[in-house]
Amino acid sequence: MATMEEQIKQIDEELRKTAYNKKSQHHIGRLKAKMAHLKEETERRRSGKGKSSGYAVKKSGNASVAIVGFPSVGKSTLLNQMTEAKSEVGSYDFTTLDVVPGLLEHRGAKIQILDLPGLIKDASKGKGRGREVISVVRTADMILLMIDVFETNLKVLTDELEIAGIRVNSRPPDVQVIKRTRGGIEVNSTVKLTKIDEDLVQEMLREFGIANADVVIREDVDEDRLVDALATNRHYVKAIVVINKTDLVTKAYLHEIEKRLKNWVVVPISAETNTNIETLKDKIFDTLDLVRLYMKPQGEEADMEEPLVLKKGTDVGGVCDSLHRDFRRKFRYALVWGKSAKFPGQIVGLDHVLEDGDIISIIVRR
Ligand SMILES: Nc1nc2c(ncn2[C@@H]2O[C@H](COP(=O)(O)OP(=O)(O)O)[C@@H](O)[C@H]2O)c(=O)[nH]1
Ligand SMILES: [Mg+2]
Repeated sequence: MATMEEQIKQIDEELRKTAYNKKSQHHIGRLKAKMAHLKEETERRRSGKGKSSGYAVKKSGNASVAIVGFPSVGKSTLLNQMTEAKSEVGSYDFTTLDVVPGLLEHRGAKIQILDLPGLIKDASKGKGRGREVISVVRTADMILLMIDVFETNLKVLTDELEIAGIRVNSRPPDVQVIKRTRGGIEVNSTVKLTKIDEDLVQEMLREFGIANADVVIREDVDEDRLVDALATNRHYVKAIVVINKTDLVTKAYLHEIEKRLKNWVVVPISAETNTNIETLKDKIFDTLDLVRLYMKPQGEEADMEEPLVLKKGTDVGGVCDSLHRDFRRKFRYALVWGKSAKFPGQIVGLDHVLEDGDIISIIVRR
């Protein structure tokens, strides 16, 4: 009996040499599901072995951003430029062997920036402490994909993240799988499925070790999206591209690179000469989708110095939860001033969604 690693390798090879067409589609779909299932199993065993050799990074601030890039693209220089941190900068590869955190304070938000050891090809298979680096990337709210003006191919980076289950700038598939103890697999879809049929959905679930389940599909998924829906170790995160060392090239050269990367949000910078760093900070803030809320104790002035920084879409209930664990239970009403209020001082309930810059008073029972 082949070990799980061997089985994964075999499937990988078979997938590589099998051409995708109508006839092979089911076969490929089943292999992909089987492989994802095996990978999840091996991961579980690996992490179950106790002693982890990963990095322990203490979270701080309102959100965190991981800088991901090849060695020597300027990650440490950028961290030092944006924060008070002092990460070692070197002209040779692999200067940074640890995770170095720094705190960026921008527009009232405290954002943790993580300088990571450079990612290299096959990092997802463990090369260059790749697994540990990727496990830190998974904890971040956002990724800066950092490249050098002379080395602008993103594919190796995004492939490594992809293999590690990190999905950049996409949403989780709208597929619900409710496991049952019997009754087989029941598939229902609210949209027309043009890429895979219901039989294949059933076959793939079985390869994934699921024999009984209700499946509701609400988007036109392909095999890969279905596998993502079945896997539990997928991570969805936003990313922007940072092109560094622009001080070394002409505007025209840079323009060509930007044209090629038109599907990404791109920020050209020079970390060394401190060029366009403020724009980058703004882009990070915007991408993180944060709101700043100013608390006003009843009968007093609002605190305009230290906003409460929360995820966009947070309602009054969410604000209560972030203040005190008793607040939701004791909540009576709230008063709101700002963009989300119909008029200044509007009385609102727990499900009122707040907007950036709002001022809020929360009135609780004593
Ligand atoms: N010309 C230029 N060199 C830079 C820039 N940013 C970093 N470097 C240099 O690139 C080398 C690698 O930088 P480092 O921050 O250690 O890269 P890391 O390995 O990604 O952390 C160092 O020699 C830096 O001085 C930049 O914007 N322009
Ligand atoms: Mg470094």
